[in-house]
Amino acid sequence: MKKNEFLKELKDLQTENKDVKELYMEVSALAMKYLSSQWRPYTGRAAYYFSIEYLMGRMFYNNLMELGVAEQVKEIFAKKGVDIHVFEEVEDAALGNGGLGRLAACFLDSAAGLSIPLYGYGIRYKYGLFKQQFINGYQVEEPDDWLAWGDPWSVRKERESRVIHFADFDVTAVPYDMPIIGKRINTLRLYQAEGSDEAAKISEYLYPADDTEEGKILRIRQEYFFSAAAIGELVDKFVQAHGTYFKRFPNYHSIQLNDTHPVMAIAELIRILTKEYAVGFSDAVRIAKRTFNYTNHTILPEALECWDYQLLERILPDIAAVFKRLQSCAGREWKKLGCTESESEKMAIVQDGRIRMANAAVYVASTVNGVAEIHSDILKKEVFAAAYRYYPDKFQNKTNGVTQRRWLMLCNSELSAMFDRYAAGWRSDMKKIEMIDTSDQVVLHEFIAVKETKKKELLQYIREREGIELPKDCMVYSQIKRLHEYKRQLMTAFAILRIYFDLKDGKLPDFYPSVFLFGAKAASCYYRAKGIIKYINEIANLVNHDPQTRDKLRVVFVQNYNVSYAEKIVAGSNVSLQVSTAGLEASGTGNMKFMMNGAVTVGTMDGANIEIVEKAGRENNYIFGATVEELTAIRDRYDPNVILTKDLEARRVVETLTDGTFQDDGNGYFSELYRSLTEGAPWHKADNYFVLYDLPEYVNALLKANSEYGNKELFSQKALYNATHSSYFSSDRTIAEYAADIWKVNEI
Ligand code: 26Q
Repeated sequence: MKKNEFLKELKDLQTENKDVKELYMEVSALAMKYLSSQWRPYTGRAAYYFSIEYLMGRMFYNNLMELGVAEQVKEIFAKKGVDIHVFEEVEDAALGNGGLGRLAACFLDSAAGLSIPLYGYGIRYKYGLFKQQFINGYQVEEPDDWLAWGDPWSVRKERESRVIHFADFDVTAVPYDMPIIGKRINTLRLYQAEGSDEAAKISEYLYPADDTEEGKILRIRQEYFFSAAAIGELVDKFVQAHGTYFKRFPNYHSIQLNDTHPVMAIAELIRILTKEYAVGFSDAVRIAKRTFNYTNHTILPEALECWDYQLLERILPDIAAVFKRLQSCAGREWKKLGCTESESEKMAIVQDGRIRMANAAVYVASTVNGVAEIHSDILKKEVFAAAYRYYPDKFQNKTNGVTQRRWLMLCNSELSAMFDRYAAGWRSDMKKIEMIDTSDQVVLHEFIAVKETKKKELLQYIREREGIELPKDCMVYSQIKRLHEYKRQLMTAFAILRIYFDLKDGKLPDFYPSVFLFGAKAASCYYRAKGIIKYINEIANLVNHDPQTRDKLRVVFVQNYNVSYAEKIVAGSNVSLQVSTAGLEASGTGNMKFMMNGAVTVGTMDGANIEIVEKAGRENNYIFGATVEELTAIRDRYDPNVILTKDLEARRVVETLTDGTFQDDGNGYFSELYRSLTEGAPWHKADNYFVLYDLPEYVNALLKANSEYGNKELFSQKALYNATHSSYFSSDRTIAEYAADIWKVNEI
C-alpha cells in the first residue's frame, strides 16, 4: 500500500457513531496494512535484545509519527470533527515497571531509526504493570487489562508457535510481532504462553510476587519460557539457512541480555547444542561466549538474582545441569589463570546450592557493560572486581540514552519547532542544537514562551486527571521514577516539610510559588515504599490546605504514573529531581528526558547526572550531597542520631513520622519508616541511604534554584543550555555505540 492510498482510505473512513476504541482499531489496522509491505524478514547478521520488560507506552501517536503521516491524519480527523487528542484514552502498553523496560523501548526505537537490525524478544503479559489509584492516600492496585483495548499493533504468528518443555508440563509459546518503525522496520516479538491453565499462568503477570516457593517457580518458568522460545527459534532458523556448522552461529547472532532475567538463554543454547546436535560441551560454551553480551542495570545486592539449585533442578533438570557443568568448566579455567580461592568464590556460578545469574552472565558474555561511567567503574572496582582482574577486556561502558523522537519531538512539538527555526536539520543530526545561542534574547524569550505553554498544558492535565487546581504562575519541581528507598523520595518529602515550616515561620519571604510533583508506583510487596507514598500524600494534604502556605507551596502525587504521564511531566517541569544516594542509581534515564525538555537538575553526583553536568555545566544545574568517595569514608561511623540531636530542624521534620502530625490509621507504616532511619533493621544500619546526611544540602539546592527562578532570564538560560547540550543522551548515540563496539552490526 502506498502512502497516498493509505491517506485516501483514511479519508474514506466512516467516523460517525464510532467510539474512540473502534476508531483506534480501524486507523491502526489501516496503518499496519500500509506498513506491511516494508516489514520484511531479514537473514543477515543481526543483534537480538532479550528483555523481561518492555515499557512501550502508547504506540498510536508514535507510530503515526514514525510513518510520517501524523500531521495528515490529524488534519483528516479534524475535518471529520474528531480531535486527534481523543486517542489519549488509549491505554499504554506497560509491559515493564521502570528504567530497564523503558530503555529497551528506547533502544528498539533508535535501532529502527538508524536502520540497525535489532530484534526484541520478551513476554506478552496479559496484565502489565498494575494500575494505581490512591484511596485515602494509600496506593490501591488494580490489574492492568491493557488488551481490553485490543492490540491492533501486534500480529499473532500462530504457525511459528513452539513448545517449551518443563519437567512437569509443556507450554506453547505463541509469538506476537510488533513493528518497530523507523528508517527500517524491525520487530519486537513477544511470546504468549498457551496450552493449559497452568501454562497460561506463565504469561499472565509481570513480576509475580516471588516471596513463596510457588512464586519463585513461576518466575523461573517465565525466564526460561521466553529465553528458550527465542533461542529455539534462532537455532532452528540458523539450521534451516546454514546447516549445523554451529561455529558460525555467532557470526549471525549477537544477543544482548538485558540484565540477568534472560540468562537462562545461555544455558538453553548450550543445552540445545549439546543434547540435540551433539556438540561437545566446551565447544558449546565457546559458541555461547561469542554469542552473548550482558548489561547490568543495578548494583543493589537484593536485585542480583540467585536461584535455588534444587528448585531449578525440579522443573528444568537439564538447565540446572548445564549451570553446574558451566561452574566446573569455569572453575578449571580460573585455576589455570591462577585465581585465588576467594576470587573463584566471588566469581562462582553455582555455590552453596545457589545459582548466581550475574556471575553466569559475566563468565559467558563477550562483553559486560554498565549503563553510565560511574556505574561501569563500580562494576569493575566492586561488584565484579575479581572477574575484571582476569577478564579486563570484557568490561565496557555504554551510557544510557533516550529516544528524542518520543521524548522531545512527540511530547514537546513546540520546543521541537523552535529547534527547527534555530537549528535546521537537527531532527536527523541532533548535535546541531548545540549551535543555538542560548544568550540570544529572541531565542531565550521563545524558549520561555514554550515552557509556559507546556506548563499550562501539564497543569490542565493534572486538573483533569487528579481534580487538583494548581496556581498558574508556579515553579514545577518533579520527581518521577519507581518508588525505592535509594531514590530517596522520602528525602524530598522531608525537604518539602522543611520549606513548609520555614514558610510558616516567615523565614522565606521571597520564595517563588512552587509545586512539587511526584509520580511513582510502589512494588506491591514493598511495605516501606507504600508507607512513603502515604506519607507524601499526607504532606500534600496538610500543605495544600493550609491557607498560610497554599499560595506558595503545593504537593501533588499523581496517580497511575506511566509513560504517557511522563511525557506531559517532562515537558512541563522546571526542575528535575535526581537525588539518589551516590553510587546507587546505575544511570537514570528520566534525568535525560527532563534535560532534553529544558529542565535543570537538582541532583547528586550519581549515575548519568555526572555526565549531564559534564555536558551542560555544573553551573547550570544544582548539584549537592555526598559523593561516593565521601560516603565510603564515613559509612562505618555514620550515625543519623547525631544529626537528629544537633539539627533541630531535621528533627522536627523527621518526628512528624511519629508525633501525630500525620495519620497512618494504625498501620504502622510511619513508625517503621522512623525506625528505619533511627535504628535500622536486622538487614541494614540506621538511615542506610543517608537521607539525613544529605538533607540540609538538598534543601539549600532547592532554595537556590527557587531564588534563581525569580530571575526568569537567568534561570531559563540555564535550562535552555541543558536542552541544547542533551544530544549525547540520545539513545541513537547509545545504540550506535552498542552496534559498533558490541554487536558489530552495521546499518542496512
Ligand atoms: C531482581 C531479582 C528478583 C526480582 C526482581 C529483580 C529485578 C527486577 C527489575 C531487578 C531489577 C529490575 C529493574 C531494574 C531497573 O529498572 N534498573 C534501572 O535501569 C535503568 C536503565 O539502565 C537505569 O537507568 C536505572 O538507573 C536503573 O535503576
